[in-house]
Amino acid sequence: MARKAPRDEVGEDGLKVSPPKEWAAGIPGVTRSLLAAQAQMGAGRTLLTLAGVNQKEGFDCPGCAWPEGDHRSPAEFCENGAKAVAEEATVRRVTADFFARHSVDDLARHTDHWLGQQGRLTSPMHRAPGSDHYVPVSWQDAFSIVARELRALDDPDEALFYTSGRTSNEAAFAYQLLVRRFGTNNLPDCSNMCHESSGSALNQTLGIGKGTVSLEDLHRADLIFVVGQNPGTNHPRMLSALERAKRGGARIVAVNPLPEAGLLRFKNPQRISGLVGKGTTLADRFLQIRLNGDLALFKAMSLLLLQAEDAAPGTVADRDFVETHTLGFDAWAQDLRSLDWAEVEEATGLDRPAIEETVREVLDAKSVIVCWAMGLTQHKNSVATIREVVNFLLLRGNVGRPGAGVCPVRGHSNVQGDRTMGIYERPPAWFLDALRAEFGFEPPREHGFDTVEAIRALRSGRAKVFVAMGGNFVAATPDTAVTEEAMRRARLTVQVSTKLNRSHAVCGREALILPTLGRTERDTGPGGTDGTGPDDRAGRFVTVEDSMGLVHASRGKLAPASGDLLSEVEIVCGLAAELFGDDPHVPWKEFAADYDAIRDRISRVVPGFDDFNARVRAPGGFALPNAPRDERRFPTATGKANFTVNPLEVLRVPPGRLLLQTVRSHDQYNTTIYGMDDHYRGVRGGRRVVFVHAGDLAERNLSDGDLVDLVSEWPDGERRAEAFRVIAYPTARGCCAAYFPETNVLVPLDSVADTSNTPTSKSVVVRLVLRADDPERP
Ligand SMILES: Nc1nc2c(c(=O)[nH]1)N[C@H]1C(S)=C(S)[C@@H](COP(=O)(O)OP(=O)(O)OC[C@H]3O[C@@H](n4cnc5c(=O)[nH]c(N)nc54)[C@H](O)[C@@H]3O)O[C@H]1N2
Ligand SMILES: Nc1nc2c(c(=O)[nH]1)N[C@H]1C(S)=C(S)[C@@H](COP(=O)(O)OP(=O)(O)OC[C@H]3O[C@@H](n4cnc5c(=O)[nH]c(N)nc54)[C@H](O)[C@@H]3O)O[C@H]1N2
Ligand SMILES: [Mo]
Repeated sequence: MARKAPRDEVGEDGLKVSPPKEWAAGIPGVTRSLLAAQAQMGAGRTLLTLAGVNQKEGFDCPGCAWPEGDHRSPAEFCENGAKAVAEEATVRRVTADFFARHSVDDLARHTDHWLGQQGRLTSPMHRAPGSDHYVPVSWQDAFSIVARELRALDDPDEALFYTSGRTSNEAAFAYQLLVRRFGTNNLPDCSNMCHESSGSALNQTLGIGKGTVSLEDLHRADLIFVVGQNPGTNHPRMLSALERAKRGGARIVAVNPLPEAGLLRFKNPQRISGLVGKGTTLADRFLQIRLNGDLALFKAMSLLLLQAEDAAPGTVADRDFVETHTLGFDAWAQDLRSLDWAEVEEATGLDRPAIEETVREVLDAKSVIVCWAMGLTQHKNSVATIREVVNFLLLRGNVGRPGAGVCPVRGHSNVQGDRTMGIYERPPAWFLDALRAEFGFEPPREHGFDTVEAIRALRSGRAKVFVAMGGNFVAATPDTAVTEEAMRRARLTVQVSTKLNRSHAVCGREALILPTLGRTERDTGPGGTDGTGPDDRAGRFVTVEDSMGLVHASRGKLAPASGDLLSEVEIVCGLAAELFGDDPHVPWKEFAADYDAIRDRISRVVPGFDDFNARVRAPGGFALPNAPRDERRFPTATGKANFTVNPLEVLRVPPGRLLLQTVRSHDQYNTTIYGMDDHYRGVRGGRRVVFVHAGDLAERNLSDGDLVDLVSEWPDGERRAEAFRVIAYPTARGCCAAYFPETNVLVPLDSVADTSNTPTSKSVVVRLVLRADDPERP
């Protein structure tokens, strides 16, 4: 299953490598962001656009889900937020002409980078069955085609409805309503590849699938763990919060196989003092852990805490909290006492004194927060690992009080809100009951397919129609060769998108591209107004929920990329009106014309949204209720917070092999590639690189600069990603790293996390095979 490098990559590889940086952001970050923005938008549009990011009257930054906080600076964006905005607000356009010049196969031969660089999609396009080109189609005809194919299915479960995490609350609610009204729960989403493991673990143990801290908590914590996360690149605004916590006396422990720049030192570009000098040292302690070692680390830290409690009873554990609010402590403690230190050291690559010193910091801290992202969620044992994080916090009562708690840091800007709105293949019964009570139809009860199951269903022919509300399914999912073949079997694929991407090129026999408004654009609705008075001229707003459960409005300011775009809500409702005709249950046309009408329904279906329309109009929006945080109440199946026992199974890599993690570079947003640089890691001009420890290279007779193939091994066969340059890099021993999506071809479809079914994108067993045909080798 080899994958040749697409043709744009040939010649783009003017690779230059320098030592990794030790600090993040500061002036170079801001300058780079303005340059990036200007290249896409020109100077005037750049200023207008960036001035609107994350302001109370502006639009929510599409970059990430980090909250904005009360005291917004005039420039409440970061380098990478600016790039995300520029990508959307670009003045480049993909027109019907473009599709006449490029066949579908031709598009498939280009890279994600090239496709994204072509600009914004401008009008609906249709690929007739088996045709080699997309041609223009009217919106009405496009809706008829989708409705026809959906009606032709033998069973609603033969259709799949994917969602990426940028979709607004209103669009997400309308979309899941359409899907359930049609009769299926097949609602896979990007969460399945992202924080699903967090949701699974937290729901079971704390009774809520989200974090339990606010920005305020972070500012006042004594000790913050940042585990499996690269905030300097992926959540730059989080660095300001960490800096503020440090000024309040907090200590920070970074746990990561890579010495990520943003974790070490930070120059705050929004403060004068940050522009000069060395900036703030963020991490007081850096635990350079092996990939997949975190379960062992958290067990070991908890064991040391238990032993300290044995030595001085009543001083370490929060016995009151444990007795009143939790279950399962004894079984957990008993299991922990049999922990084998040799296994801990093997799994973590850390020595016992390093773990003991860290635990001394924990003992000194009244309030502890653990933050994490993909470094914890994309492993086979991810759910167990996160449950172990919860155990560690519960022991000392570090949940549900100020400055303490769990903080899964979300990715896409509204991925959390989409789930709150019902984008979920396994909806709870109460949600379906509420839909039935509100709309008077019987929603399907059987669980639907998640992302991995959706790919299997396409592969087997069980699913025939695939609809995507945003995202880039074929590039973001694992096992690229398998997924692409599966997608090409679909009868019809439909992509609601802002930008061209691989999922438009690798599509079903018949395919539609439906272009939509982005966050930055004015949504004026039918007739150019929304008819509700003061909001008229400004255009309509939608709402989003950030990583900490704050719901607020987002209103675009720029003129739309084309006169032929519809909003996501209008697309959903237009399709529904065609599919259901005069629907006695849902007033689709009213929904499309008036988002307040959707919000009224949300307020009656989704808990915490009472009086939604009024409260969301207050500056800054409102916070959703969070039982563990607000009341120390844990709405789990047992009614208590649950300690859980999670066996330690050391992931042993066969001799000669390495464990590969697939990560983001500084110049990408998931499958959208902004450029060829990874600034903080010292890489310029190329993406086909693999970071390996010098000691591991020496053991394999390889050297820095060698050209290798990456070969992953799985019981069903080998997978190969060709032609990667080796970079000797200070990562943990036995581990290596390379960029996604180029390496998704290596992640086996069936290699998934227990319970959450998330692909194991951070632990892939690979071997490096030296290539004989290296042009740069004598
Ligand atoms: N600019 C930009 N911003 C983004 C995105 C983007 O692509 N670009 N993507 C958005 C999305 S959807 C998401 S989900 C987030 C992702 O945000 P991150 O999770 O920060 O993204 P990754 O690049 O996957 O980085 C994973 C980090 O975990 C570490 N890691 C990997 N495996 C392990 C492990 O086993 N243990 C430990 N302790 N650490 C490990 C890696 O070294 C790396 O630092 O960012 C969001 N924000
Ligand atoms: N190997 C590996 N694979 C991974 C990961 C990894 O770390 N390693 N990370 C996983 C994670 S965390 C995630 S979240 C997924 C991401 O998976 P996706 O969310 O499916 O992928 P994106 O690249 O974010 O999607 C980009 C596309 O979204 C469209 N888009 C952008 N804005 C809008 C909008 O406002 N509306 C609409 N309708 N469309 C819009 C554009 O057309 C753009 O091309 O990838 C996962 N895949
Ligand atoms: Mo994500």
